[in-house]
Amino acid sequence: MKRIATIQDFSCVGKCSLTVALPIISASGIECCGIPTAVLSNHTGFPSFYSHDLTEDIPRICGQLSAHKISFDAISTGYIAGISQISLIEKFIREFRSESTLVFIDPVMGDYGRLYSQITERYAEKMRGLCAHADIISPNLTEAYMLLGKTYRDDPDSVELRDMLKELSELGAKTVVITGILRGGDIGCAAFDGNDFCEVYGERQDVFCSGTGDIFASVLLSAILRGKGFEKALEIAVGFTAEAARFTAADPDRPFYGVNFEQAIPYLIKLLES
Ligand code: PXL
Repeated sequence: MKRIATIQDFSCVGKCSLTVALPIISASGIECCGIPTAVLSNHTGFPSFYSHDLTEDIPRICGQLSAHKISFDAISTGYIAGISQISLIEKFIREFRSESTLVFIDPVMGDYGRLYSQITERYAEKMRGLCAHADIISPNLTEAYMLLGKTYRDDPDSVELRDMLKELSELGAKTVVITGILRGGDIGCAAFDGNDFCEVYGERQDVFCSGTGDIFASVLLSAILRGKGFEKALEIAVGFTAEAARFTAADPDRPFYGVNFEQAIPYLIKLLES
């Protein structure tokens, strides 16, 4: 069985980061080793939150995994609780990366043209450095503009998207996926794998969907590790995220803080078998 180490926060409530990665990667038939960067009561989109930083624990966890000779088919990162953790994560990647390890960085910094609480320009600069270690990066549109040091726009056309993808790949990752692109009534992603560009869209729902980037990234990485070709893996990630949004829109009791991805998990298993 393949094994992924995923380094991100554990938000007790919020349907993001590890509480999304663990069920999705496990349902994909892949072992998920969650390495928490912080424990939060709830994600930072709530009016208040408690956060316990685990920076000092990362080297200790790393030391034990190394002593037990644990290896990983992929290493992924999501929300990182502070700048000082980025250097520790770079060290983790150096230590655990083998020839065949896929390094997937989701440079979580903001959404809808706004940065998350505590994210600064200095943080973005460190994140550019982390992206240089990646095989794949998956910024949303807000993060893509932030990484490029450009002003956010919500409607880049395909020509601008291609320029952005190429410029982002110059940070060091061969493969770049920009998520959260709106096209009429659809939402999807644009990608460049070093040779080819493609765009994949699914139906957009008229609901606020926090955490969809985390869901998309976990499904994309899982589909790639399950041996799907890159474009097929993108279709699975877009298809699953759209299905999760459909369940959310249909639920009159949906929570404000996340999407009903749990109800779409049987569909993920079907998509991965197709
Ligand atoms: O979904 C991204 C994310 C992850 N982790 C935490 C967050 C957010 C977005 O707000 O606050 C703690």
